[in-house]
Formats: sequence, structure tokens, C-alpha cells
Amino acid sequence: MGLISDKEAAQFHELGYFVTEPMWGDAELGEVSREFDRLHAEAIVAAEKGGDANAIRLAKLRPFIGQAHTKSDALKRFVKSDIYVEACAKFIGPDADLYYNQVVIKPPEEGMSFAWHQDSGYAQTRPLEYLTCWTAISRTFVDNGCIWVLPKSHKLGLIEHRRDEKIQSMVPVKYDESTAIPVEMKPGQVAVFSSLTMHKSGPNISKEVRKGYVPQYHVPQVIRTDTGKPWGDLFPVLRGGKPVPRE
Ligand SMILES: O=C(O)CCC(=O)C(=O)O
Repeated sequence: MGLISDKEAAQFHELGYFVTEPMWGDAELGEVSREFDRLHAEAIVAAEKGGDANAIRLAKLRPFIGQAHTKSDALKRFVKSDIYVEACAKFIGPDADLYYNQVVIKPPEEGMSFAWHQDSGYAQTRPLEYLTCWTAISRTFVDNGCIWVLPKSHKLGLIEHRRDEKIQSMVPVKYDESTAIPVEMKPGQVAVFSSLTMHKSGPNISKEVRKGYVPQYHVPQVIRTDTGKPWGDLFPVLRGGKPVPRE
């Protein structure tokens, strides 16, 4: 504990996000980065086996590799990192589960953008709001497709989203991006934000790969509103205010 200051917590509540200092050393980030390369190669092979041209394109240029903690022992340990557990204790409560986690890679010069959205716009849960910890595994900057946020957008509540099949994303029916700011990060920094905070990411037009890891956390056994059933990774990280030990 002690990684998140009162000022950062206040910014989370006021603006809907804050950005930490780098939280891991080169060795740990290097291990995660290598796991990203392995998972990306596997995702391309799996898409090529399926034979769908759009799926192959997305696997190459904008892979979102979900439930990565089940595909990598290193990531299964990483999701219980101190900064995530502390963010859960501060913003969720004494008990929290990993809700979903994704590896998101944008290859140099051709990585694709990802449209504005609230994470809660994808699947609604009871309770609605949860925590996204967007983590820079590589350096991230405007030209390699860093994320952008709309400060205070979490205060708008849930905005209606519609599915756009062409880009295979949920998109809010209306928004004003005039106050958007880019969140450029060093490797190991975390943008901690609400699932109601609007964000997007740009294309990668640089020569550097952009690697982001996106673990999200919620109350234990969270219910998906449309099915009434528990939903998500349901992987405990915090119980009774204490971190669940790594295996
Ligand atoms: O990493 C990205 O490019 C966007 C990820 C994102 O917005 C999300 O996972 O909700």
C-alpha cells in the first residue's frame, strides 16, 4: 500500500482517471513483453487457421487477446501486482476479482486505431462501474497509438452505445471529444480509470510497436445485467482487504 496518493485518488474521482509512476522494472516488463510476442504469434496462427480475412487482419494489426491470464503464467502473476491490488482496495472495496484482461498490440506503422467508448458500453453489469488499469508495457505516445481520455466523462453515466460491425466495436451514439487529451506513458506506467470514462486509441504511424496490457477489476461474482448470471474472469485478487497470494 502507499502507491496511490490522495491527490491521485482525488483526480480519479474528479476527472475519471489518473496515471501512476512506472511500477515495474525492466526484467518484469521484459518478461511480459516477450509473452505479448508469443501470444500475438499464436493469435495470428489461430486466425489463419480460421481463414476469415477480416479476423486475420485484426489479429495482425489490432489484436485484442482476452483472458490472457489463462494463456500465460507470467500474466497470471502480473494481474496481482501491488498497484492493481491497491487500486482495487481504494476504488472497489475490500473484495475484488479480475473482471477481464486483454493484451493489445499495435504493430509499427500499421497498428489500427480503436474507437471512443466507455468500457461499460460493451457489457453491462450489476453494479455498473468497475476499474480499468491500462498499463504501458512499451513506451506509448501519440504517433504509436497511445490512449486518449475524455476527462470527467465518467460523470455522464452510461452513454448508449451501438455496435459498428465495420470496425467491430461498440461506439457511443453521441459524444463531444473537444476536451480529449492523449495519455503518453513510459513503460510500466498505469492509467487507472473508471469503466465509465470515455477513451480511444489512435493508429500506430510510428516505427515503434505499442504494447498495452488492460486488466480490469470488479466486485466478486459480478452479475451481467442481461443474463442475471456471474460474468467475467471471476479470478479473485483481493479478499477482506488482503491480496490473494500468487500461485
Ligand atoms: O489499447 C487500446 O488501444 C485500446 C484498449 C481499450 O480501449 C480497451 O480495452 O477498452
